[in-house]
Amino acid sequence: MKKSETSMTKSKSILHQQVIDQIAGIGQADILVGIPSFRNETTIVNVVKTVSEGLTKYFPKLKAVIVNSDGGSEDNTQQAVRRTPIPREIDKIITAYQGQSGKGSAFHTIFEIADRLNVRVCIVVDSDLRSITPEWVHLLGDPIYKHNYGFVTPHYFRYKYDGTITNSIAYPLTSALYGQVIRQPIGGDFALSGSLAKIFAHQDIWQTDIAKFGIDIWMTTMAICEGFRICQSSMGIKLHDQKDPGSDIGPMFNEVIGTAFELMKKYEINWHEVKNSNTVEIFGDSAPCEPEPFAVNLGGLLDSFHEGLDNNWEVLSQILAPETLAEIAKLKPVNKEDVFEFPVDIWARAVYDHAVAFNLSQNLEKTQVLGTLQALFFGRTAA
Ligand SMILES: Nc1nc2c(ncn2[C@@H]2O[C@H](COP(=O)(O)OP(=O)(O)OP(=O)(O)O)[C@@H](O)[C@H]2O)c(=O)[nH]1
Ligand SMILES: [Mg+2]
Repeated sequence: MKKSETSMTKSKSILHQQVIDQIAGIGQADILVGIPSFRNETTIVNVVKTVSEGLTKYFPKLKAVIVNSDGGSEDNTQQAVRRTPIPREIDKIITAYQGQSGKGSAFHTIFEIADRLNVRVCIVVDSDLRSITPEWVHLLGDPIYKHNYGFVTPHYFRYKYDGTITNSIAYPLTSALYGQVIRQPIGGDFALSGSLAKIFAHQDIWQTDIAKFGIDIWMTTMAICEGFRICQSSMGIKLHDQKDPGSDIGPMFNEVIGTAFELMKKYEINWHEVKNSNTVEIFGDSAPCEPEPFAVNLGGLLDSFHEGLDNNWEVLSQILAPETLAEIAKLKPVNKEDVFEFPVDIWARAVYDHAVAFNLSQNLEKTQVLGTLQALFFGRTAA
């Protein structure tokens, strides 16, 4: 590499000088656990402690680093991580990432640190987790470290109203398109080989929704379509700061589904000939368990569904095939007390029609297309 190129790479670093200096002090590491955060002071201490226990117990011989990549939280998230005691052998890097706000930007910083430290294993876990155990570090890290996998997705038991974007779109779409049955393609907790972390760090996509909540579906789809060996790890129950599907996931829906639809276009050649789906190997065998339910405003979901249909009927009629539109029209209730159903085959046809409109429509904005799909999603989730 020419000198000018080297300095160009350096000046383009997204890391703060303090972090670059800290990395220089560490030199090289074998395993890194990255924790993205934004206002997570109540949960992140337990996540950091548990991760350090897992690293000590399962990877005692490896040089380990924990990275907290924070979105400039105004609460005490960073201070809480700083105060959390961890074994002296493990290095702790705490930084506010640079770039647009979002979980993906937090990952960008984590991947760049993983790249510079030349790690073999890069794990990422969410900072709002309440059910993380030291075993999670083993379950995520071991397939990469010992069994040569390139990417590990989580497999856990969640309450039926937790992970609604996963259940209604990300999971079925990924399985159907790319033929790989991965139950939690956007679960949040993953492991990557050092080489995949390097590849991710150097992609020029950080100005898009991938820098936000598009990051998970992007990583999983990239890992599939770029031919990395993937497995799922069975990790028991996932409990975290859950969101109400009716009120808290609007922007997230657009970021995840917009990214998935963009990737459908990019990787058309990968899904065109796929006829069957096969379950991706599952590592570990946590016993099935039933997570605690939480309150969901089903009435609110149905109201958003009907309101969304009424406000967007004209747009919807441009997106859906006439037969599908007619089926959706029948879903409008005659009486409020009627049992509400939204058959899965109509939902599936609607999703594909939206994917086509998103990528090919000449006169509709992408946000309009995502908006009508979101209205239908509220109905499908309530059904
Ligand atoms: N640094 C940073 N981290 C973020 C940002 N948004 C979310 N995160 C982190 O990303 C992780 C996942 O975010 P959550 O809000 O828990 O989303 P989720 O659990 O995937 O989504 P739900 O299943 O709908 O609850 C958490 O660790 C958050 O702290 C952000 O803007 N900046
Ligand atoms: Mg969460």
